[in-house]
Amino acid sequence: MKGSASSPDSAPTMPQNPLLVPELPNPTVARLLQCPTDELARATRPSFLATDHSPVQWSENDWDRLEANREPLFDMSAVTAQFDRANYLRDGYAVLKEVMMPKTVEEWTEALKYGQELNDRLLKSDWTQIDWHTLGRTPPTKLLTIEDINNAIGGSQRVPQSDDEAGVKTLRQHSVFAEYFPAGHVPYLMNVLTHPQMLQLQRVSLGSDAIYFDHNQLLTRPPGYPGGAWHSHKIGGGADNCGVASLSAYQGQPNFNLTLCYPQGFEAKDDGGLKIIRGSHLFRDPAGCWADTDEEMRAGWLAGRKHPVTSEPLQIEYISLPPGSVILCLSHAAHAVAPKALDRTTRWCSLFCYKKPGDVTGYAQPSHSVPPVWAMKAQRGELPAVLTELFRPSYDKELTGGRTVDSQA
Ligand SMILES: O=C(O)CCC(=O)C(=O)O
Ligand SMILES: [Fe+2]
Repeated sequence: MKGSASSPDSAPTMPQNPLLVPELPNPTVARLLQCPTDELARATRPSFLATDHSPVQWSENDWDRLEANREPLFDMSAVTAQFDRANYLRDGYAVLKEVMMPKTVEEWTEALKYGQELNDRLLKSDWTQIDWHTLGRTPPTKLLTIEDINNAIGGSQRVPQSDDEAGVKTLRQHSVFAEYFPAGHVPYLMNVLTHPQMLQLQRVSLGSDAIYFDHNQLLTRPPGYPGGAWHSHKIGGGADNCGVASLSAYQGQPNFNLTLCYPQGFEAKDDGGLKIIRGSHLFRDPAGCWADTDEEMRAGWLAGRKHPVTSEPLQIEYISLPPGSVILCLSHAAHAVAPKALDRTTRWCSLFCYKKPGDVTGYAQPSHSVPPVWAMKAQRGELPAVLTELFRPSYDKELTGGRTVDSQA
């Protein structure tokens, strides 16, 4: 989502990070940014979602309760035994098997089911009841089709959003859809986002004391999911599509750590599992490194390529994971998702992406998707200190060096 152009049927598009834009682009955005955050929070939780304890509406007492009731997420001795930072930097990913505490597995699974239920509730509701005005646009004139809705229920990343005609992009940016920034909907996931063990894991894996939050999603893959194509993600900061990096140059970049958490695990075949290519991140080639199928990947980008450090031929790895496992993946690493057979059960996953600043510039890349209400709360000092810091790249123009979107050089 870019710029401030008006589309014919809606209000002007909201910038990705409205608080980083040097001049307010138009009166609609200016009005949104003047709004009391409790009013905006209310607009992001229409009554049909029937949430009575959404983190976006938490009081100081609720935040205090979160701190007072924290329990360990991970068995840190199991994490330490499996995680080797040098290997992670060299290979672009690390698998941490069965590192969640038994209670974590249970509570995290329930949290993901509840998040999906909220997402489905929105899909099935009457969107004319949404307070579009407070969300910064005129009510949409187009509706999703029944087919679109049925196709999206029970899964993630399935709602059509090539434009904002039906209002989907607006509902995504403001995290009215629980699949985008689910930590703002589900108390347990807010616990995960801010948990000292999670933050420690990020500092260790990114090799940086300064870490920031970037984005958080539900990644639910139901039976019949057709699979996800090969891709990798840009990191911005001038570090994309610019040739192979040495390990030390790679470490210095403003790297992103995709933390994929699978409380119920998955099998290697037909189970919606993650596939990955060890060493592919060092090529820093999100523009060239993609393919629809494994066969195309092997015949195309992969053909003849070797790991720049180990000289092993690059190859596709089909991971299988027991319950309670986590995969850490650097953004440039090529990955894809296996299909999910009809006789399997839903694969549950939540993604928490954190990042570090670039070592040379000291700048952090702007947030990929911190909803405006959370950026505003952080800027206004309405959140606990830990979140105020984690969300800083959504509102601090100095830290982000004048950039306004995550992919900027
Ligand atoms: O579903 C998954 O396991 C990974 C999804 C993914 O690669 C993405 O959302 O970018
Ligand atoms: Fe991805």
